[in-house]
Amino acid sequence: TAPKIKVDFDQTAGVSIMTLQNPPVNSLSLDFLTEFCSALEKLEMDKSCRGVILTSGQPKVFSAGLDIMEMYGKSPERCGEFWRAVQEMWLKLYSSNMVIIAAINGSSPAGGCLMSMTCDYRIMADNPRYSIGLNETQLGIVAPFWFKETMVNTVGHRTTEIALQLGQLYSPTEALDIGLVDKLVPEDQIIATATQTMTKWLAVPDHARQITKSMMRKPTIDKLMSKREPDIQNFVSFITKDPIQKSLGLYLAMLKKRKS
Ligand code: CO8
Repeated sequence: TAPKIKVDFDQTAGVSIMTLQNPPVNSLSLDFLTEFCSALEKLEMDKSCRGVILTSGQPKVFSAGLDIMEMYGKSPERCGEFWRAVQEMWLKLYSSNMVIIAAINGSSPAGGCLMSMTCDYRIMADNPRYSIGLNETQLGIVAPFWFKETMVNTVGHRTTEIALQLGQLYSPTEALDIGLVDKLVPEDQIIATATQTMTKWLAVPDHARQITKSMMRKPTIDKLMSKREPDIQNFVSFITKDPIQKSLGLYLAMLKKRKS
């Protein structure tokens, strides 16, 4: 099967571009997450790679978030395995020693927004058709505490309170206004802008920047690390409940219908 992640490493700059290519919408399936984590781990171990730019190889979508099919009609064991992989992706990204910049060249709901928020800096294409946010409540599900805390750490408590309850998806302009993204650029300039921004971040001595990053993020990371098992149990018992399965079923049907 074709690789779901493409890695282009620029040895001179010390920067890798990771392109997500899980058609059609880069949904985060168990296979995708496993491949993503192993690719990121490889770069993390490689001392010559100091920065990563995350972007999508699919048109119009950065990532559609967690693969709903992984949460619909699956056994508790399988749901648990999936959730552990979601935790692993978050932990690896949020605690990375590398500078990670998101080049958000399409819509980025739910898990896609989470992935973006783990990055150090977010650049989004200024296309008003794209949207970003944690829309979980709209699917009848609840964003876990570490999704919530990642958003609080990004845009603050009050904005998160509104965003999460409404399950709000923001246009690029709105996302810039609330600080959910840091910069908007025309889509064809997104990689060039990310590369320029990376140069600025990499000009800071690594050790000082890494310790600072860890100081900012450690409380949230430690919290999930110490609650991984109960968080998995919580997810499995929630997602396998009949009314939740029903909501997911309706949401999936809505997604398909919207298309025709
Ligand atoms: N998972 C699985 N399949 C998906 C997903 C997804 N997340 N998103 C889209 N698809 C499917 C569609 O159903 C469609 O399938 P088909 O071709 O068979 O009809 C195909 O992908 C293409 O989708 P679209 O036609 O909708 O493509 P567009 O380019 O028009 O739109 C969007 C792209 C904007 C990404 C749109 O597909 C969309 O809004 N998708 C849903 C996004 C979403 O709501 N994701 C939420 C996932 S939940 C999550 O990430 C966190 C859950 C936390 C769990 C906590 C529980 C305790």
